[in-house]
Amino acid sequence: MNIVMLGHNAAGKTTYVSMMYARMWEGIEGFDLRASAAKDHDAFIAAARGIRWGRYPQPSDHRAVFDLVLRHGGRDIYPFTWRDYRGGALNEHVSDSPQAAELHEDLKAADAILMFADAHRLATDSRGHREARRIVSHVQRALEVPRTGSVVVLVLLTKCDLVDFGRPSVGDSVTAPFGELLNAIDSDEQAVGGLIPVACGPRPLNIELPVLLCLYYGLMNRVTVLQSVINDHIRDARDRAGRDTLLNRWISRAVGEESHADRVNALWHAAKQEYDRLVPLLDPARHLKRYLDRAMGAAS
Ligand SMILES: Nc1nc2c(ncn2[C@@H]2O[C@H](COP(=O)(O)OP(=O)(O)OP(=O)(O)O)[C@@H](O)[C@H]2O)c(=O)[nH]1
Ligand SMILES: [Mg+2]
Repeated sequence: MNIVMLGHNAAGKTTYVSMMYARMWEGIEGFDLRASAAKDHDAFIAAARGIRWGRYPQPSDHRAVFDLVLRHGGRDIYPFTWRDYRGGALNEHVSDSPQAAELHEDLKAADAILMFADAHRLATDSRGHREARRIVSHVQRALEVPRTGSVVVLVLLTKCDLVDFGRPSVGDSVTAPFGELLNAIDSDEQAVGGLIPVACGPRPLNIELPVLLCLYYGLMNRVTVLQSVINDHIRDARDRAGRDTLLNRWISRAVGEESHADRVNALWHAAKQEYDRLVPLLDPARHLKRYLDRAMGAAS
C-alpha cells in the first residue's frame, strides 16, 4: 500500500508522521507499527519525544520514503510505504521540478492520500485558503486518472490545539476549501474520504485514527484481491477437471505436455497458497473495523 502526505510548508506533516509512528510503535489494541530501517525508527522516536515537550522538527528539505509494516499480535501482517513531501514541492511546476513531477506520479499511484492543512492558518489568514485550494487541485488532478483499486483521501486539519472552534464561523472557514472535493469523493464509488481534526504536541488529538483508517481500507482491498484470485483459480480448476480424461493424460504424457489433471493440481496448489496469505489478514481486519467503529462513534 502507498500512503502519500502532502501539504504546504509547516502544515505539520513531519510532526504528524513522527507522533503517529511513536504512538503506533507503543501499540494499540494488539496492533503496532515497525519501520524497516532502524535509522527511521530512531529518528521518529527522537522527534516524537521532542514534540511531546513542545520541540518541533526542522522543515523537511527533501522527499522522504519510509517502509513500514503493520503488525497484529506481534506478527507482521501488512507492509506499506509512507511518503513525506517537502511542502515547497507544491508550488513548483512539474516541467522544471523533479520533486513536483514525482509528487504528481506518487499521487496517481497512491492508495491513500493524506492532505495536511494548518487549521490555525485557515482560521486566521486568507493565504491559508489559497494554499488549501492548491492542494485540492493537485489531488483532483490525480483522482481524474483511471484507477484499478480504491483510494482513501483524508484531510488532516492540523494544529487544532490552537483553534477555538467554539467561535462563530471558525468551523466553516477551516473546512470550506475542501467541501467540493469531499462531495466529489462521496459520489465516487472508488474513493472514500473525510476530514479529521488533529493536534500533535503535549495534548495530542486523533493521532492514530488517520493511519488506521488508511490501513483498514488497504487491508480490505488486499482481502478482496486475494478472494478474487482464489475464486478464479477454483473456477479454472473445476473447468479443467471437467475436461480431464484418461486419454488426455496418456497423450499429454506421451508428448511431454501438461495434462488437464496436472493443471487442476497446479491451480488447487496456487489457490491454497493465496488462501494461506488471506487467512492471517481476516482476524486483524475484523479487529480493526471494531476499533474504528468505536473510535469514529466516539469522535462524532
Ligand atoms: N501548536 C501546534 N503546532 C504544530 C503542530 N504540528 C506542527 N506544529 C508546528 O508547525 C511547524 C511545522 O511542522 P512540520 O511538521 O515541520 O511541518 P511540515 O508540513 O513537515 O513542513 P515542511 O517540511 O516544511 O513541508 C512545527 O515546527 C511546529 O511549530 C501541532 O499539532 N500543534
Ligand atoms: Mg516536513
